[in-house]
Order: sequence, then structure tokens, then C-alpha cells
Amino acid sequence: MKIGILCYPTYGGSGVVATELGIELAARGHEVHFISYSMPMRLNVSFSDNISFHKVEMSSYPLFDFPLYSIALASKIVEVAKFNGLDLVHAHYAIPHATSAYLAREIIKEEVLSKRKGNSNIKIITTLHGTDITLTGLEISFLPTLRFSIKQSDGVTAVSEFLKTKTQSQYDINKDIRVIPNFINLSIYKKVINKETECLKEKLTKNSEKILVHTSNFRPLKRVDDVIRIFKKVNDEIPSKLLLIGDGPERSKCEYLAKDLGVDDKVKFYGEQESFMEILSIADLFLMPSQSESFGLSALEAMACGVPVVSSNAGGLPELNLHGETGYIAEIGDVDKMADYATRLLGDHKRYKIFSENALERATNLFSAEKIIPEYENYYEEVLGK
Ligand code: GMT
Repeated sequence: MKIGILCYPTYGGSGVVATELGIELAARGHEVHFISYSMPMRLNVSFSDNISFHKVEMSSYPLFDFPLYSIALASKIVEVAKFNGLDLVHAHYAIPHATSAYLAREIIKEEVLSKRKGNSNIKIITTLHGTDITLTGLEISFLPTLRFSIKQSDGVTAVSEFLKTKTQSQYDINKDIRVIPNFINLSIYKKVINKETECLKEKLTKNSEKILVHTSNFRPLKRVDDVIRIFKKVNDEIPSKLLLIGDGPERSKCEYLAKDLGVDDKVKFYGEQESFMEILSIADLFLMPSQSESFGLSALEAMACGVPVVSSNAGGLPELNLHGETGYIAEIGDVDKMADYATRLLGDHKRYKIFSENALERATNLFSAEKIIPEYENYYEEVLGK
């Protein structure tokens, strides 16, 4: 199959999923064309003859106060589709990718009809990731266009049952949406115990302190301040360290909070990191108290390393993190409960071992690339056969 993938290239779950999907599809013999305004972060790992990257060039003109990316992207899709004979375009994160894909498909149809040559049957699949539906998409300046673009897609997938239901109800869309959850490459995401990770643990902790970890883009909806407050309570009972990976608007506030709570010497802010497998390998617990989370890819990354998760009950998190099995779940904002769960789990060696095994087993059995990539392939076939 010849597949065009539209995604955001920077840090963020949807771009990561799109890139990993493209890499996996290419490894299975598909021809993959990434189309974006810059090279997706995780694409530059190694060369593959089946993967091409097409940069959307933006021109500037005094009249254009705002970059006209959606139009430039649509034109690039038309070009890539024509020159490479794409079978389908897979848009990740609906805004504006589903809209540009729709526009491109209509342009291609019109061109093929008027010239009577080429493939006018190109299909669009849109994958909904989260804030495209739960936050940005609801803005009045996007909603009608987004709703239309989703309805016009030949196939739509959502990363959780929660997101599927939310889309159908909030956008009044009576369309079949296929749930295909996020996935993980288990040969990359696995606990590594070697000299380096042992040295790292030794350097970071003393007297068998526990290690709590959180990774995110530090946006308000991630509630990173809750992470700090939970940590403070846990640390009062069990000596621990908190390692934070990522950056964003809430970071400064959280650094001040750690100081105010008197735990700044126990909290380490690493900022953005390309790889943090070493950190996950020495972690004891992953915290995800989000306000909104359609899936929670970083929690899955932790689970794949055998790290139990204490999370909120936001969105699709209960579909990933099983309360009392792979971790614990509390109401959004219930810092006391999350801290209590974390303390109890870290203090109960026997239970901890079972949770850690369950987390790894759930990640392996339900969310491995081996299981999920064929679900995408089958869905592609289904949509192409329509
Ligand atoms: O908000 C983010 O973390 C980024 C965002 C994105 O689309 O880039 O992530 C969303 O998509 C991820 C991949 O499908 C999901 O794992 C995240 O749960 C989801 N984020 C939210 O729903 C807030």
C-alpha cells in the first residue's frame, strides 16, 4: 500500500503515534510518505527505503497576516498523491489535517475527472487523538469545519472508547468510528538493567529511596502541580525522588511549588529528552493525574517497563490503567487519594511485584505494535475496499 501520513512533527502524543505507525508500516513493506512542516521527531532514527518525508513549504506575503498552512498542506498532499500514486492519506490529529486531506481529495477528483487520467479513488482516514476533539475542536472557530471534515473522512479511528463516544455525542456525528488504541514497540520500550542504569539509580537515590516519574508537555490539563503535591505526601511517608521529563507552560510554576513545599532538593526537572528509557528503567511508579487524557501514551510507555501507574480517572485512562491491577485510579484532583494509593503500593513489596507484572503483561498483550499495526492494516483494506 502507498500511504501518506499527515502529522504534527514536534513532541506530543499524536505525532509520536503517527511516526511510530509509519515506521512499523514501512517495515512491513508499505510505502510511507510523511507530509508535515518539518521532519517528525522520531523519524530520524535510521534510514528506510520505504519512507519519504515531504516538507510543506510556507511562503510569506505581506497580505497574509497568518500562515495559510491548511491550504499549503492540501496542495502538498495533491502533489505527493499524484507523483507517488497514494492509495490513502492518514490524517493524525483532525485539525487541520482532516480538512486539508478532504480538500486534497476533492482537488484530485476534479483533476482526474477533467483530464480523464490518474487515480481519483484516494481515501482519507482520520485518527482522532484527544485535544483535537475534547479541547481545540470545540472552539466555535473550528467546530463546523472539524465536524464536516470528520464526516467526510472515508474512515475514522479513535484511540479509546471514551474518545469515540465523546466524538459521536459532542459533535453529533452518527458515523462508525473504529477504536484502535495507541501501541508500543516492545523492543524499544523495555526495562533495561545494566551498569549504566544501576549507576544512574545509585547517583540519584540514597538509602533505597523510591523513584516516581512523570513525563508530559506541562500543559495545564496535565495537572503537573498535582504531581508535585502527590510527591510531597508520598515523600513524607516513604523517602523518594521525583523525576520530571518534558517542558511547557506550567514548568516554572511547578519549580516554584516544589520549593514552596520544601521538596525542591528531591525533585529533578530534566526538560525535554529524546529518550528516557534509562529513567523508566529505574522508576518505581508513574504518576498521571491529568484533567483530560484520551489514552495516556506515556503511561503505556511506563507500563511496558513494568512500572505501575497512579492516575486520575480522566477520559480513556481507565481503559489503560486497571484500578487495583496495574495501578490505582482516583478522581481528577484527588491528590490525597492518589498519594495514599502511591504510598500503600510502594510500601507493600508483594503487591508492588504483582502490579508491576500486571502492567507489563497488559502492555504486552493488548498494546504491542505486533497486535495493533495489523488492526490499522485491516482497517486500511476495509476502507479501500469500500
Ligand atoms: O495532549 C497531549 O499530550 C498531546 C496530544 C496530541 O495529540 O499530541 O496527546 C493526545 O494524543 C495521544 C496519542 O494518541 C494520547 O495518548 C493522549 O492521551 C492525548 N492527550 C489528551 O487527550 C490530552
